[in-house]
Amino acid sequence: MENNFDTIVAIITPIAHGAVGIIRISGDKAYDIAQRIFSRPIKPKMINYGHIVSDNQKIDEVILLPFKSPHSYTGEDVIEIQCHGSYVILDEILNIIISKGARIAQKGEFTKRAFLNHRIDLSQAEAVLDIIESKSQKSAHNALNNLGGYLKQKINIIKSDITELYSKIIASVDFPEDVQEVDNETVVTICNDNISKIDDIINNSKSHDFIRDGISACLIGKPNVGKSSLFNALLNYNRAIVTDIAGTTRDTIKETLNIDGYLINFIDTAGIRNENISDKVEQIGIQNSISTIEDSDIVLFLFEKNLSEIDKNLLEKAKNKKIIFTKTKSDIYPYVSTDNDNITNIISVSSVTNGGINDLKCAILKIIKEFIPNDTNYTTNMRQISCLKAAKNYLQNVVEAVNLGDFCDLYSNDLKSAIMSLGEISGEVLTDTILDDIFSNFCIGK
Ligand SMILES: Nc1nc2c(ncn2[C@@H]2O[C@H](COP(=O)(O)OP(=O)(O)O)[C@@H](O)[C@H]2O)c(=O)[nH]1
Ligand SMILES: [Mg+2]
Repeated sequence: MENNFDTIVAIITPIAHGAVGIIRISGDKAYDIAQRIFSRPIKPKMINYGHIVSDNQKIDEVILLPFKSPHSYTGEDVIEIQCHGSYVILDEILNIIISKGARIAQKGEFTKRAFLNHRIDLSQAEAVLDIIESKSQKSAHNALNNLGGYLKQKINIIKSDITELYSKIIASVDFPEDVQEVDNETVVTICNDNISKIDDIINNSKSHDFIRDGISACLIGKPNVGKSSLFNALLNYNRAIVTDIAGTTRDTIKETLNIDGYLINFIDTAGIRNENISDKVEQIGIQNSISTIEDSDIVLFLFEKNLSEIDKNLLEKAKNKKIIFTKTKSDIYPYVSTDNDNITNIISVSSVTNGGINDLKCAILKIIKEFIPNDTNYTTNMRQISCLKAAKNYLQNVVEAVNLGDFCDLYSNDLKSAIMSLGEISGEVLTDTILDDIFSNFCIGK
């Protein structure tokens, strides 16, 4: 290996009682240390069965998996020991390994080494964290695609296009007799093409946020319309307090539901009334409801029979949102009235019989699919998006400079900066601070 690091060790399974717990050792001394504590000669590329032994005492019966550099998670020599999942045993074995010369791994250090040893690039390292943290199947699936290099390939296509342009321009400046100058039209076309590819990724990033963090859907409507009951029916358990006393829900309550692999953050709010409400806590709750509408992607607008004047005023506040009109208490008010002017697609629900709850979930899913269009088989994070925005800015500078008639030696630096910004995504160009920031978010053992 090109990098020469010390040997690190950590328990890589959660600290809890379970059938199996795994300890990973990585580094030059991994085999040597393992052999000194294992009861049998370690056979490479084999599943080894034996005991961990210290001072002639058996500590645990284990399975030991040896990986030879570079064919391991970190790219270094790696030993993984599957012990019984008792924290006492795991801790004892960990301490024995440390006493033989390994050091306890820092957060994310195994993945950091995989990156530093060129096993994966930075976008793939970030994907490892995304997989661990994913809260829905779709989110895990996208992160897995990134680990396989999905985002990396997209960025590489853009980067190699700009790099080729940059090289031709530099060559034509350095060797004017041998290399033909790149004409302005070609420069502008290549830059604009790549700006639009970058835009596609940036525009899709909102969808990636939706997939990773979920879409928020708030329940709005007058007191006693049945918001908390519907909230509970959607979640399928009694999360919010339900009474027939107006003003029962004073604070907003948030719970996440996974529907068909997508996360929806439902928010129950305090009912909104127009009268002079004397209770200060309830007043604050109502203010919170109004700002919840602003922060939500979808508004479930609840009414019992007809929309009142207050409801109509409130609708104003939600006019830029995706609204699902939800008629509540269909068990006692079964007919959809006709005087709900201009409102179509009303979904009738009952939190008592659960009638219509599935239709409501389907309507929410339909909107989610509008929010998450096109190519969303990968994910991006804020760091990657800010690198892409920087690259886009540099390319726009180039286009502007060409249109102003500047010479290529004036804009070639911007091209180079665009390449550098894209290089930051994969980690070719990076600082220790970026590295520390990324890997400090990992858990020990990853
Ligand atoms: N029959 C019937 N009663 C309901 C339904 N949903 C809510 N309620 C009743 O309406 C009252 C107010 O419900 P709640 O969910 O607290 O309304 P909120 O103030 O909008 O949160 C309670 O007495 C509920 O039992 C429903 O679908 N059918
Ligand atoms: Mg309520």
